[in-house]
Formats: sequence, structure tokens, C-alpha cells
Amino acid sequence: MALALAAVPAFAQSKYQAEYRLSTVVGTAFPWGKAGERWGEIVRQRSNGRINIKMYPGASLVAGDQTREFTAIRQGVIDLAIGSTINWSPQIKELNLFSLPFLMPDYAAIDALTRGEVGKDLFRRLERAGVVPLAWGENGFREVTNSKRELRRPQDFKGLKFRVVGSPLFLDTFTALGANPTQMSWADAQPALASGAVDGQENPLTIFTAAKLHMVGQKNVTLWGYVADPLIFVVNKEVWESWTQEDRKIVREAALAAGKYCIDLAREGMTGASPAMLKTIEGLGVKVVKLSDQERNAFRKATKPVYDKWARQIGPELVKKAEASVAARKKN
Ligand code: X2X
Repeated sequence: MALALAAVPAFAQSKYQAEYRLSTVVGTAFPWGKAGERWGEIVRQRSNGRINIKMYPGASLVAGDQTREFTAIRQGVIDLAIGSTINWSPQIKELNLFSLPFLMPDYAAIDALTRGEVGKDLFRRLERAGVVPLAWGENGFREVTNSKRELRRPQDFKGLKFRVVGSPLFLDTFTALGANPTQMSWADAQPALASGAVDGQENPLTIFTAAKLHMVGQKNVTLWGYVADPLIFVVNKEVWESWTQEDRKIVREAALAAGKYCIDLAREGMTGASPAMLKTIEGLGVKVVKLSDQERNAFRKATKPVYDKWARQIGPELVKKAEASVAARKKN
């Protein structure tokens, strides 16, 4: 019996599924979806097809309700996911960290958090919640856009209707600026912008261009860099444990490679004195406002009470650690 078992390849002894479902919010027109595709490709190739990952963009495994994605991973409705810290923050309150207004002034600050002690703390937190975190990716700095006017000062937000993402922190931030925020999924955001039900939204510029938000009236972009959302590659725990050590290594290394690819894509054309991405967006007939330090400080001040309130909810120790990591960062 023992002999017969030894002759069976290790993977055939455990229960491998015909397909593993990978959830993302957006598809392959976006760095996020491209990273999902890449993750699946590397795994399929290196595992000789043992692990066959199929991507389900549009958070379609949870009927588009991206704030339920994390729960669905835990329950096994989703096998793997690349998720935004924002979308999972209703379940993991510590992930709200990245949404604290003006915590991260630049890319080096994001890296200082995700690659340092804070990143490790957050991965431990996710493990305690019953998922297996493998790597970081990036959606990007979330810039604010609208159909009505240039936004340079907090008072310019007054009375404007904004679509915001699923964490209540965003409701507080936009309310503090005198705007009217409404929470909705990304799937609902686009028709709401098109019909004028909302005036504006906030998202990384890669989302702006790939989703063609200039076609739904978004003629003003303000670069305020108030928050950025990293992405996290995770696997459902039971699925992970059903794989051999060799296959776990393949999936982990592929996630790290796809994560790096995602971050590179998310930052492409965004830096330098005259970033290519801004030229592209201006070429679409969109007015781009870049805030001076002084103008940015007015927003920092206006949103300070939101920062303080949420720092208490996230956990003052974690927030202090994050602030210290940002202060000590090596500038890129
Ligand atoms: O819904 C959004 O704005 C998006 C696509 O950026 C996220 O999933 C956080």
C-alpha cells in the first residue's frame, strides 16, 4: 500500500480543483487586472497546469459588491484574490491605514509601509482573519475628478456630489470638505457619473484613463495624492493547505513577481518633471490641477479631524508605527 502511494505524484493525492477562481475588481485594461492575468499565467506554466487560475474581474463572484469580497474569500466562494485595502477594510479595520488622508506623501512612503514592519503587521492580521497573504501590488494614488469645476481649495468641494468607495472613512473625508459623498461599487459608479447622478469620484489615473472617465463628464482632475491603495494577493486558507509545498512555493513566487509587475505598471509615466500620464490626460481635453505644498496643506488641515478619529479606530500604535516608517523612509 505504501509503495503504491509513493508511486502516485504528490499532487494527485490531494484534492486539486479543475479551476481556481481569482477575484479582481477591474480587468486586463488596468494594471490590477494585468497583474491577475500574469499571476495565473506564471502559476499555470510553472505547475504544469496543476493549478489552473481563472480570473473573474468586476468582483463578479460577489455580484460586483467589492466590499463583500473579503468575506467570500474566507468562505471559499473565492479561491484567490488581488484586493484593494479599501475594499477589505470593512472587515479588517487596520487596512483603513492607507486611507488616512495625507499619511503617504510619495511612492517611497507607500513602500516604507508595505515593505516594512507595518506590512508585516498587516499580513499577520490577515492571517489571523483566516486568509493567506502573499504579496503586495498597487492600485495607486487616488486623485479627485469632477465634471463641474477646478478643485484647488477645500471650499471648492462644497455641495459637489462624489461617488466614494466602500469604507466609511471616505464618507468622513468628503463630508469634512463640505461635499456630498455617496458610497457605491465601481460597477455602479460609471453609470452614476454618466447620468450626472454624481459629479465626481476619486481613483488612480490608470483607472481614469482605462475606464475613459473623460467620456463621462470628468473634465477636471486634481492631483492631491491624499491616499493610495495598495493591493494584496491572497489565497483562501483551505485551498492553500490543499496544495503541496512545491506548489505553494510556485504560487507565492508568482504572486511576488506579479505584484512587482503591478506596482511598476501602476507607477509607469507618473513620475518626473513632466509625467507622460499627465500629458495623456491633458490630451483628452481634461484640465489637470497640481496643488502647491501650501494648497495641499489646506486639505491636510481640513481633514485632520478625520485622520485623528480614524487613527483611534485603526489602532494608535499601528498608526504611530506607520508615521515613523514614513518619516524614516529612503526617498526614491
Ligand atoms: O472602486 C474603486 O474605486 C476601485 C476600482 O478603485 C477599487 O476597487 C478600490
